[in-house]
Amino acid sequence: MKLNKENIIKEITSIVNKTEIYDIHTHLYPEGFGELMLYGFDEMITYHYLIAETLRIIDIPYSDFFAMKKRDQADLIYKTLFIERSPLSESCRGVLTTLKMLGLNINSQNTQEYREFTSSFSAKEYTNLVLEKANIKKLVMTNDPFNNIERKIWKYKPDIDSRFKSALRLDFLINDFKSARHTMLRMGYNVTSTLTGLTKREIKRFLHDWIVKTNSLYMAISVPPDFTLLENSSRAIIIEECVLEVSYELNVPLALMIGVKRQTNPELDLAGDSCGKANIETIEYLCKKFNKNKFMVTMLSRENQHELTILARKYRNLFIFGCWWFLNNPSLIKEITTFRTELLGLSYMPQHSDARILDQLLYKWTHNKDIITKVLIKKYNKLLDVGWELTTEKIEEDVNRLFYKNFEDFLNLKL
Ligand code: RAT
Ligand code: ZN
Repeated sequence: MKLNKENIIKEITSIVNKTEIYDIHTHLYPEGFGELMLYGFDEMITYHYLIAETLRIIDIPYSDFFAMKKRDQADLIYKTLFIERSPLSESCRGVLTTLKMLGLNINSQNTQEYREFTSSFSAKEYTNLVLEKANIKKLVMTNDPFNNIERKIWKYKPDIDSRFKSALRLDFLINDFKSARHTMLRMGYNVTSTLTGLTKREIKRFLHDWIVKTNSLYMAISVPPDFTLLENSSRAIIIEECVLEVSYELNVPLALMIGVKRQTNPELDLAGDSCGKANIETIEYLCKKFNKNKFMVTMLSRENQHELTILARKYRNLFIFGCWWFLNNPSLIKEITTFRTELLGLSYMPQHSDARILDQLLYKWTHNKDIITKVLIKKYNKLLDVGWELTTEKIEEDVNRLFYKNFEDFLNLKL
């Protein structure tokens, strides 16, 4: 169908809604991963984003809050953020969108009913319900070989829902080698405290084994704002001489998630991390020096976004993705997606969900798609203004690139 000023809004909205999603960074697990698979009302309400918002308001010591049972925490958060005041924040609105999409009455404020709804499904049925409603075809987990619970699960070769793909998360190895070494020793890798030739070979053997075991699509690390490789640290050596070698050999990109200040307030646990502006030169250095390697990059601070987008114009081994964590808010997604489109056209991935709780896929993608649709409508309208002919088929291809195909193309890219 040909698009014109009359039908463009309706058509693009419908195309974006119909487009299947490849959610390339989540913290979700399929059934079979036991306690790691999180879903349902209590999990959703005790999301660390909401914990941070609640603990700004309530007048009890942080430690007392964390000592409470999950259900009591959930009741307190719901009372504080949804009953005593209006739920205006993005994470609060997300809960409401999710409940609504599940067909529940958000104004009943009947938390018992919300809980019972989820427990009327098996984990498998609930997964199908959410993935189908959110239109997710595939999603990528965050698989941490240094997490004791997760390691045990991989030991017994779990039967994994084929929609769930793996990514090997290496924060511990990169940011705390001294402790990671002990876990690796217990796993049978002969790593010493100094990075000798043997130790580097053993780290590479470890990476190789785990990529194969988990069938990981990429390796990932999150790093602080002061992250640099222009130093003689164990982190720089492990990245350059181990991770990047294996990444190249197995054609498994390295995802860098840059700018997180871990545990700014340790009393807040998972909710205690913050962010800061990082140095773009480190990425430039990597893309240039390791020009046969592939890098996926997302940055946490708003201040880094423009220069990161410019850098992506210079290096095709750099794939930028998502509005990460504190950027996953409508006002910022709008701004970032607009200038990314202006500078890169369709060659990036606008968003990932970062969902930790299955149900969150519903709101994160609904909210994301809403903003991205508006940005696209504006941009396609500009093409109509100069007389460019647009068809539904063409826009379907474009949108599929943004939500799905660009990622697979990058994985398959040969440099
Ligand atoms: O968004 C989050 O839930 C954060 O806590 C982090 O998990 C972050 O996305 C990360 O992957 O480190
Ligand atoms: Zn994450």
